[in-house]
Amino acid sequence: TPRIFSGIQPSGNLTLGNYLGALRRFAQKQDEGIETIYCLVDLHAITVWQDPEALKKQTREAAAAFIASGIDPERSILFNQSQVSAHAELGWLLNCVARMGWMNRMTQWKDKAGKNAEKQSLGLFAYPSLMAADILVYHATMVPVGEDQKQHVELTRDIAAKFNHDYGVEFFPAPLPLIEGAATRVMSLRDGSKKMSKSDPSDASRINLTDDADTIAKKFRKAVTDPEPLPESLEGLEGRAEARNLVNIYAALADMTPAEVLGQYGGQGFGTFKPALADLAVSKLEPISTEMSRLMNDPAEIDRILGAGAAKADAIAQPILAQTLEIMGMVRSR
Ligand code: AQP
Repeated sequence: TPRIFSGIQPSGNLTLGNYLGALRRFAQKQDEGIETIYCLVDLHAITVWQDPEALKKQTREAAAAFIASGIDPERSILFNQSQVSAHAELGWLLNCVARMGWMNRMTQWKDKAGKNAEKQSLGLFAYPSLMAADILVYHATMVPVGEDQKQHVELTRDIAAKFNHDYGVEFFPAPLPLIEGAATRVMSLRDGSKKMSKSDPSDASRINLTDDADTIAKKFRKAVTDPEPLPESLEGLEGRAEARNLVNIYAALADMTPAEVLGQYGGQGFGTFKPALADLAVSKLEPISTEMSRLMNDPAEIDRILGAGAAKADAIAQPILAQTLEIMGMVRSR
């Protein structure tokens, strides 16, 4: 039976990239009636240092963003990772299955560690192995992610296959990445070659879900672009990463294809297109940020929702963890 798992790090303000690449599609999958498990991966967030008070706030805020984006805690399981200990436990077991060389090849590791690998936490290096545990501890079959996470889901398949092979079992199913739509990789508004990221030092590089209408309009107005008008067809976007990014964002927000957007705006300059894009983004994001601030007025209720979700997640994960330990030869006597 299909089961979806996906997660987001509560490592800062969620962005338009997280919304289009992840949150919005999480809600669609839930509405398709598939079993959906969504996790705020706080254990992943601390692979780079987080201020403890800020981490709590960010976790609650991310939970509010999920709910405001249409994730219903009655129909989806919504919780934070550290409340279900099976993630960390299976993470360790998979650390002993995964190979150093596999981690070394991860582009996110290379991007984040840069030339400073020696100074990074061991956790940042092992991140994809914990992510594999997040997915496999539920025997999840599908993982909706943005394009940037595809390699990690493929690695999860490799880890599952190696476990099954090493222990001579057919235990872990190989999950499929689900990457769909026009905005599976939303780029920075300051640099069309970098993805929009909540940890980018430049706030102008991203739209935060909590930005107000004026801020959204200003960020799009100042977005880096070339001076040419928009082309009439998709081929005209070749070599124009920034223009392509804004067209893709418009298409995703308007539920159009990029070709349809060019059909409407081809030949027009950014002086016309950027304000139209800003209006569209405000109309889609304002209800979400309003609902987020309403939810944030009652943090105890958010904590209650996360606790209830964790209990449901734990009930699925514990038996799978127990079987894994059994397969690996751990004495289980209590
Ligand atoms: N720019 C993006 N375009 C489309 N999808 C994106 N996602 C992230 N950025 C974009 C998707 O959001 C989900 C959660 O990602 P994450 O928070 O776990 O970590 P990340 O991918 O590393 O995202 P950030 O925003 O760049 O976080 P930081 O800066 O903390 O590392 C994933 O499904 C991801 O694909």
